Amino acid sequence: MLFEFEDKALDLIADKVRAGARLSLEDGVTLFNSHDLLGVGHLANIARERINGDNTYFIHNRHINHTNICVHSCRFCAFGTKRGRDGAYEKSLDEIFADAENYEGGKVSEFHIVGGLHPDFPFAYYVGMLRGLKERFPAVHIQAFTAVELQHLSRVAGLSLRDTLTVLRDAGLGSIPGGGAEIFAQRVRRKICGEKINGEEWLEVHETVHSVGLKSNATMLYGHVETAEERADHLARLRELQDRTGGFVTFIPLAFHPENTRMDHIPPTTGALDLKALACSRLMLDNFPHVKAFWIMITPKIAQLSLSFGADDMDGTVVEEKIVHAAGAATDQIFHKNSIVEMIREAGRKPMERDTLYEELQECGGIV
Ligand code: V47
Repeated sequence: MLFEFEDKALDLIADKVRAGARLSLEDGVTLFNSHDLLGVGHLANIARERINGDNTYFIHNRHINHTNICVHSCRFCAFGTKRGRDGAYEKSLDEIFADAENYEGGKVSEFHIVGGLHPDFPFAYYVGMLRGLKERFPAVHIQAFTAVELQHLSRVAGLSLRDTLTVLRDAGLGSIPGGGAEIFAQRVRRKICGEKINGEEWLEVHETVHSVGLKSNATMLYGHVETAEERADHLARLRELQDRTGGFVTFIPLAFHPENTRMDHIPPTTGALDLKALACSRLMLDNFPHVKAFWIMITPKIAQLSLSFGADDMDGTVVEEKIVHAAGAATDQIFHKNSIVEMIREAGRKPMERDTLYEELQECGGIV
């Protein structure tokens, strides 16, 4: 028996989803505006199972945030600060290597490195960070530096972006995280992060990343001043670039956390919006292999539910995430492998431990 949609506007979209046809920008807007959460989720689940079956991925990783000092002052960010202010920090390379040792770096498969745009760190700092981590932990994949950081590093290095990427890649950079995308529409960027690279520049950086043979992720920060149209436009622009390069691996919708930001008048996202953002992303991004529920932002409970709303990835055993916790995330900073595996299994899915690029996969049988 066919699913009965409460929102009849979903009937036409359902025909396309069942036929595996591409959704239009207008379909994306309809999905984001729909109050039929179960209907949207049902459709996303069809797409999820077509692409990934029951497989649900996670990784044993560690986040490293080397500094919170940043030349920008994005209104949505509670992490970035200026030198000399309370809580400002900058880690020396030795501190970073010691942190990595403490994280039992040899046992994790990924370091995820994101930081502020530091006004004075020389290019040698970043190259030294990658080389030093690679020397100490040759088997650990380094996913580092958002598009915004990469553009900053190219300026600091005095090199073209392509040459900057080549140097970083030769020093050990393995892939690029998806941060800094926020919402591409200029209207929104002017309101929340006017100083930062614009949407076109973010997309150009990732196009160059893909052209030097590196893979990357993409994100969308939702739940602030953006409209349904601007969300759908963001996803359509990512899909268009992916058609041309095929270099994106995973998409991660990031729920806005208002606490301690200059946008703290905006309420936190609801569970319904978190699920809908994941579901709409899965439906619109038909050429992205994976959609990740970042449990740090949406709680492990919503992340577990999202496995029936389009998500096929639960991120990992992050330790010491600072960016969302600065903005009030109440989640723990560590999620043990046993708990992730149990939650995935309880949701009726198949837990698969992965590496960053989903190449080394290990099915998790009983309790691990
Ligand atoms: O670019 C900043 C976001 C991003 C807030 O690639 C905020 O697998 C919510 O990029 N509320 C950095 N979000 C984190 C990031 C990321 C995280 C997890 C996985 C991956 C991946 C990438 O965090 C920033 C910004 O978009 N952010 N402040 C805030 N108050």
